Amino acid sequence: MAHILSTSCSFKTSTSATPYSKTSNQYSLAHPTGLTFRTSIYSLKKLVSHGKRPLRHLTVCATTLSMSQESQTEPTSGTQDSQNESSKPKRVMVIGGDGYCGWATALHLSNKNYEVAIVDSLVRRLFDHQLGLDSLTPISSIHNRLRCWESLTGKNIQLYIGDICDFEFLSETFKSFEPDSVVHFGEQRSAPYSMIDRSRAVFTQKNNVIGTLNVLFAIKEFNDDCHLVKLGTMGEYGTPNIDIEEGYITITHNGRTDTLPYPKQASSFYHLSKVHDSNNIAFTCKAWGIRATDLNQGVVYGVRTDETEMHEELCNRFDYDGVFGTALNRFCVQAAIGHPLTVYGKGGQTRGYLDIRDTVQCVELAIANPAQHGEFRVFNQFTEQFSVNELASLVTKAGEKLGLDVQTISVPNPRVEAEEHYYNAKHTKLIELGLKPHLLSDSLLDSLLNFSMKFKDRVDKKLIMPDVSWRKIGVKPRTVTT
Ligand code: NAD
Ligand code: USQ
Repeated sequence: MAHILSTSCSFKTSTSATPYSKTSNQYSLAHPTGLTFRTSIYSLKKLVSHGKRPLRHLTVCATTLSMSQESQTEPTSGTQDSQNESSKPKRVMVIGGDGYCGWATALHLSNKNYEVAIVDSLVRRLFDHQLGLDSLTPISSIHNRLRCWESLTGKNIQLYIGDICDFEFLSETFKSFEPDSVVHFGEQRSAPYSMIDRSRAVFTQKNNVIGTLNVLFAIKEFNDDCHLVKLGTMGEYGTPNIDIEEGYITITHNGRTDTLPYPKQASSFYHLSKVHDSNNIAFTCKAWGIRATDLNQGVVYGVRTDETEMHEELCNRFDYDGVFGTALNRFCVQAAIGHPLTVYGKGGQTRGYLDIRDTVQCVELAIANPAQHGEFRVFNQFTEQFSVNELASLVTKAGEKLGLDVQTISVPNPRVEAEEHYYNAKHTKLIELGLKPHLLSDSLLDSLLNFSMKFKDRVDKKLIMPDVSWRKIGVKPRTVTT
């Protein structure tokens, strides 16, 4: 695992940084880029105590905004109208806020006047470097992203760079930011990545399970009123031959009836890490009265949200490679560059899908309508279900309208999964809370294809075919490039 962890969390500041007093437990560092970094005493102690060794982490807050500027913003969702706690904006910690879903969500919540902090180890950018992958879209550094957001909107998003598997770091962020809600996107989220080799399988489960356990302990320790909104996955359920319920199923067995967690049949070490997370969260809701919402999300597609549209520096990542790229996004890029659409196996694999604009909406709804103490609430977060063949056919038709010649190939399935199966998953709870879905339409496919064509010169065709086999995984460390 050394090849993953040795560099994963190091972050260096300029030695010319000059500390000055900010609050009782924080110092600010004037950075040569013009950003003001605020770092905790704990991090500074680490900086000293580590000597020449690379730092494991550093808590960094991006430029802060004066209170007068903050108070000029119109209160909307992030602020309650009531008299009591009223005008205080709700504080949301977005773990994994530099990633695909997390970045869009952090901006959306900030735009809605929540007080937002991003916590991220930037390990995802490191995976790309290590595997030789890149987003279709050029993405700015997290510091430039946040600086751009503040200059456009006057809204400040705080930044804590570090690994949530390090409990000391996480404790510092909790004590410093004092979140009312934590939205936890901060996991290794690729099934193929988790199936590359033993070390990536171990890394995925360690990173995801321990990170989530730490978040649970931090909530218990520092604010047991804090609502955890955790990103789970529809893949926890697998593909059973009965309808999939939202989290729980009522069963009558030998004359007795009970409502039990819905059976889980995950099909990668990644998906299994989510099952372990769900069990740990459910247990702590019971044992400690934690309030949690598990968002069992389907496959996300799309790239634009209202906020990321505002400036090219805010552009979100868009993965198309065989490790991190997901089905529909990959098919759009493949169509744009004249690569045949890569349907794995028979193509009957059916999953729930949603537009990234609905991801941000769902998270906002979950935060605004928190779970009760002790409640482990499960929502299935997707809007429509499609088979891989259906997606390929939709992309082919949309591509032809744009004059593209779209072909499809059947690729021997690198995964172990059912290729023809029953699939009917419930997804009503978020609709009941007010979700207005953006369903997959011709115009969205047009826009995704046009978007892919705009950046097609950035595509590395060698990264498209899948190169990770569920059956061939072994102990030997692998580099994935064809
Ligand atoms: P992503 O890889 O783009 O982003 C994840 C972010 O978390 C990255 O910025 C990464 O650096 C950070 N991170 C990972 N481990 C961390 C750690 N230990 N400490 C701090 N930061 C850490 O992934 P994404 O597509 O945005 O997915 C976000 C979440 O949503 C994941 O939990 C994933 O399982 C879930 N999800 C994603 C999809 C999808 O289609 N993208 C679908 C269903 C569920
Ligand atoms: N598939 C193809 N061709 C491709 C890519 C994928 O046929 O080029 C198939 C896969 O075999 C699978 C289906 O499409 O049957 C979905 O695969 P995917 O890569 O789009 O999605 P998956 O690996 O399931 O993972 C993604 C996210 C993950 C999230 C999950 C939600 O990476 O974080 O948890 O979607 S769900 O699928 O509901 O489990």
